[in-house]
Parts: sequence; structure tokens; C-alpha cells
Amino acid sequence: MQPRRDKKGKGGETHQAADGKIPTLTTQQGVPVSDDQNSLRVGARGPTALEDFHFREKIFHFDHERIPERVVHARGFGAHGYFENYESLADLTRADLFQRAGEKTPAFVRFSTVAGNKGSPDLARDVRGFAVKLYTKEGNWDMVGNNIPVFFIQDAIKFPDIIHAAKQEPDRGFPQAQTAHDNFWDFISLNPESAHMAMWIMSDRTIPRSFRFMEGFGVHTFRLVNAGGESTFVKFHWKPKQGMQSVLWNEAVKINGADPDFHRRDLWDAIHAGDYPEWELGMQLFDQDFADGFAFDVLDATKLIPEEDVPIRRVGRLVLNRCVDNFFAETEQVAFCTQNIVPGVDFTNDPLLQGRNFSYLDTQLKRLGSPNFTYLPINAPKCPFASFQQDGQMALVNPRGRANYEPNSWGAEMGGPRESPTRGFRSYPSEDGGPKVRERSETFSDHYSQARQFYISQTDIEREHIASAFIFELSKVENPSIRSRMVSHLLNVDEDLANEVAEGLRLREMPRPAQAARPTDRSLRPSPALSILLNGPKNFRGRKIGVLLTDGASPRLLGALKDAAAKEGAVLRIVAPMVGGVKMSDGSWVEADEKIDGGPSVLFDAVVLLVSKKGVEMLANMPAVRDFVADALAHRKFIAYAEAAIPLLENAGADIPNDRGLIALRGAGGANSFIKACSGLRYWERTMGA
Ligand code: HDE
Repeated sequence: MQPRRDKKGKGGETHQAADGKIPTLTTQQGVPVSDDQNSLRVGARGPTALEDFHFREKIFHFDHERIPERVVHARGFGAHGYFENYESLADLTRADLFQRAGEKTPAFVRFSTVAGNKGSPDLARDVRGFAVKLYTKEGNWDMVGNNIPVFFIQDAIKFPDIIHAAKQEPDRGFPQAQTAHDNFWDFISLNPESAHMAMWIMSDRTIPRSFRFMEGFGVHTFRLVNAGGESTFVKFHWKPKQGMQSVLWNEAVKINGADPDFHRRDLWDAIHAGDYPEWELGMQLFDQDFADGFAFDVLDATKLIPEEDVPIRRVGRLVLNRCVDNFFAETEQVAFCTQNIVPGVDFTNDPLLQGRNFSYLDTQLKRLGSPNFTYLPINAPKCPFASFQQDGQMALVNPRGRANYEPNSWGAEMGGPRESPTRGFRSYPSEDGGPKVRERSETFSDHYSQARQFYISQTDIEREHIASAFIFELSKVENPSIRSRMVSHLLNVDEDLANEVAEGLRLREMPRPAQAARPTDRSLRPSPALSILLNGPKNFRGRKIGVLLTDGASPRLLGALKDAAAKEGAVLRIVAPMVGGVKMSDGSWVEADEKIDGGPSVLFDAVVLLVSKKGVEMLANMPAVRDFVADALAHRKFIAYAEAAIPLLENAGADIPNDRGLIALRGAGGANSFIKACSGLRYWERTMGA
């Protein structure tokens, strides 16, 4: 950094002046500012003068910095990238972005949590939003999805209810960013259509390790329409090339304290390091015959189609390679709307989707304050666009010429744009008709079969997590009858699960199974694709290792670790007693990334205890060090250790001779076998702890 020649004012305040290289500070009107440290006063100790237009403008603008946060999905993080199409899908759709192999379409993605307010922690147990804006050559296509393929409700008219119930309770204004409270489980237990989603949200899907390690889903059934007007039903999937991974609940709680920005920092760091996350766009394609024969209604957003029934065709990849320049301008102002689709894609009659198509425009107007939000750079199409919409607040793009209506007789120069029967969007002419009724279709009435299918598709570890999550959440519910009602639904899903949860809650009396509109179909086979652990990445790429390093540690071992991690594409972070660094055994210095109190092991996927004998004596009594080791063990992390670290492990209760998740570091061989072991992500065989 250049040394500056700062000046002091009479009161000792710092003044930094513009020069040939540093631009001059001005007002928003462009008037140069002489002093930005002092308001205009009548006498140095007197009242502030009303005519101080610089002060007035600065405070006025500050007072208006906030816009309403999103009513749901308030907390989010966005990044830019592109979608690359693998092969022409012209037989299926006329959507321009799918016509040519290798075609790249600019994209912006915003990940989010649903229930928490803008300042809530990243590791709340919650559904994650996965909203993708594709700036195609024929207009913007917004795929506003989630990281869970089903939803809580079947009809959009219930959306305000489920969201009210999930967010803070209205009398007390808490708890925020948690579903562990009475109102939420009251609503869920009175709405059996939520049973399937309840299983998903109690699974590890709602505590992802990173945005990079989660799937995305379009949820609803959509249509693809080709140039001949033929329609194919489609469900959209985003498959992370990095593989899936979640944290443990005990970790999530601690991460929220240690780094509430854990997910956004992770994405920021990965993109800045050039480790660009990728997802493949998957399509489940099916026709009317399949839809008619499928056991569930494809218009019901509480149901999925198992990948084993309709395989996923991977048609392209989404790469995120650029962080935003300005969080507010891009991540906050981006406006996704489900009704933003392009020629070649169309809606179905899913009542949730139909309702969403109505809702999103409203919410953008409320947030962004003007119908001209479409002209903000993050929202504007990147293809030519022209309409006769005009005026309104903040009209940034204004048509030239005399005509602001059509048809008109002003000709090519002055008359403005015209409709295009060939290129224009045409809705698929589906045959819809019937009496006007407020009625839920009977084909939506099976609430438990797929909830059960999800549960039996999980590994034992994942089932255990689901049961613990129900027990945790329902233990926060004050009203015992709500706890019991929830267990009555679980009895329709799986008796073992219901029993485990009832025991965990110490229910004194087992309720009768909830009355079911349709009995649970127990013949549905497990769908292995629904498990995270069965679909693990089997490598350690993009994961993070925390190395606890002390003075006197071996530079040779650190070098071997660095090489092994780099080969695997993993990141190594140094955690030390002091941030100023560590003096190694050969007298060299290693910079620290974190002081131990700020770098607990929950922030890493695996840890290394690279300490010297003297270092251990100094660390032994530090609570942060004890937690570092004890948590790493309890969270089933792979731990590499130098011999001097043995007392630290023993103090934390490690079973060194039998625990194969503990790897002794002796030279490059030790480092390599540690990194190799890490590809299992966790040493689940360790039975102690969380
Ligand atoms: Fe949303 N949803 N939603 N939603 N949703 C919003 O729009 C709504 C639903 C989803 O990063 C809001 O811009 C209704 C399902 C994402 O900016 C609002 C219904 C799915 C995002 C809205 C649903 C989603 C939103 C609030 C029931 C998964 C964040 C702010 C029919 C497929 C996008 C905003 C971003 C945001 C309404 C249900 C995903 C109020 C009425 C199902 C990822 O318009």
C-alpha cells in the first residue's frame, strides 16, 4: 500500500485529499467536495446550517439505502456464469439456447435460505433456493427452483399460511430462521400434504455443506415444445459435479456462531480461487401416457418422479465463474419471475406454478419500487428488446420515435416494433375445460407413500439424522398435542421412525396413526438417487483442510501435506495460536490464516494436528484447542496428526489404536494416505459424539 500524506484538521480528524491519481469526491450532482469530515456549522461548536447541501444529500441517500427484503428467500448470495449446451435438443424444444451444441448462454444464479431474514445465519435448517436466470437470445428464462424436488403445499393459496407459520411468530418476533417452533409444526401437522416435504427438510438436505455441494430442482412439471408444436413434459434437475455433501446438525449450530456467512464465503472463496463450481442440467422427459400411468399426479408439486422410473438426461452444464461487483446492484436487485420463460418452454397446470406466475411480479414491484425494474442491468435481457411500455418511476430505457402504440402507420423508421408470428412465444394449446370449482383433485390425495419412499431410500446414518432432527425440532415445540399429532403422521410413513421419535420425545402415549385420505403404498421401492451418502463424490476436490500448526512443527510434513492437498484440488488453511504466524522447527515462518479461536474445526472438512511437543504444552489448556479436537472427532472428520499431538487426541477421548479415521503423519506417505482417506468425507464408523 502507498504511504499517504494524510492531514489533520483542527479537531484532529483525518483528511485525505485527491491528487492526480485519486479522483475528486463530488456530490451526486458532480460538485467537488472540499471537506467530507465536517458539516457546515455556525461557529465550530454551533448549530448545523440548513444550507449544507452536501450533508443533506449524503444523509438523505443513506436514509434510503434499504429496500424491502424479500418476504421469503431474503438471505441470498449470487454469482455469474454461463450455461453450455451439450447437443442440439431441436427435436424436443425450439428454445434457442438448446438448438446448437456448445452454445453458451450467460447466467446469474442466486442461492438462498427461505425463512430467515436477510441477516440470518447461513446454516439454518432450511430449504435452499436455487434460482437461475438464463439470458438467452430470445429473452430471459428464470428457473426459480429449490434444492429439494418437492414442496410443502399443493395450492398456491396456502403459501402465505405456510410462510407465516415458518417465520417468526407474530406476537414475539422470534424465533427467526428456524422451523423448530410451535406455529410451524402446528401448520405442518394439520396439513398432511406436507408429509413428504417434512421428511426432506428433516434430512441432511437442509444443512448443506456448501451451495456448491447441493442439487437443484425445478420442482414443477414443465413442458418443452418443439418447432412442430409437439410437447414433452419435463422436470428439471441441477446435478452438482462436485458431488453432494452436508454438515451434521451439531456442526451447523456451531458454524452459525463461528461464521454466519459460511456459505457465501465458501462460494466467494471457490470462485476467487478459480475453482468454478459446475452443475449439469438434467431433464426427466416423459409423455402424456407416462403421466396417465404414473401412480401420482405429475401436476402435484408434493411428488417427484424417481430417477429410476424416468432417467435423467444430462443436456448441458452451468458454470459459475464470476462473483458480483456489487452485492446490492446484483444479488439484491435481481428479480426472478417464474413467468419469465422463452419460446420452446411452457407451463403446466400445476396449481402451485400457476399461483407463482401471479406472485413474483407483485413482489418485485414491492421490493424494487417501479415497473422499470426490468431495466436494471442484472434484470435486463442481453438480447435486443423493444416494447411500448413507457414512463413510470425511474424510466431508464425510453423509446425514441413518434409511435407508442401499435398498430400504427408510422412505418419502419418511426413506427416501433411489431409482433412476430414466427419467432414469437406461443402457448401450448392444451385442452383445458371444466366447471369452475374450488376443489382439490382426488389425484393429489396420497400424502404418505412418497414420504415413506424417501425415508426407505436413505442409509442408516441418514435415517438416524432424520429421526434426531424430528426429535430436536419437536422438542422445541411447547404444545405436547402438536408433538403427538406430528408423530401420528410419522406412523403413516414408517413405524420404526415414529417409534424412535416418540421415544426421543418421551411421548407417554403413542397416538393413533393420522387419518389418511389414502393408505400408504408400502410397495414403492427405494430410490437410491434420493440419498446423499449413496451418491457421494468419492474425492476431496474443493474441500477444506484446517491445519492446527504450532511453533516447532516440521516444515517437511507441512510441505508433504500441501503437495498432497494441491494434487487433489483441496484447500489448506493454517490455524495457529496467533495470527502473526508460526516459527517452524527450521526457523522459517509460516503465515496463519486464522487464530485458533476464529478457526474452529467445524469450518473444515478434515483437520491436521501439526504440532510440536512444546507447542502442545502451550495449547493443552486452551478451550478453543480442546473444542477443535473434540469436535473434529465427534463430527467424524478425518484427522491427521504428528506424533506430538497424541496427548491432544487422548484428552479428547480418541481411540487411537482402533480409529482408522486417525492417520499418523510420517513423511509424504502419511500425507498422501490422509488425503486419500479424506475422499470418504467422513469416518462414519467412529461411533462417539454428535
Ligand atoms: Fe417462491 N417466492 N413462491 N417458491 N421462490 C419468492 O419472489 C411464491 C415456491 C423460490 O433468489 C418471492 O422475488 C409463491 C416454490 C426461490 O430472488 C415470492 C409460492 C419454489 C425464490 C414467491 C412459491 C420457490 C422465491 C419472494 C407458492 C421452488 C427466491 C421474493 C405457490 C420451486 C428467488 C421474490 C431469489 C421467491 C412466491 C413457492 C422458489 C413472494 C406464491 C415451490 C428460489 O414472489
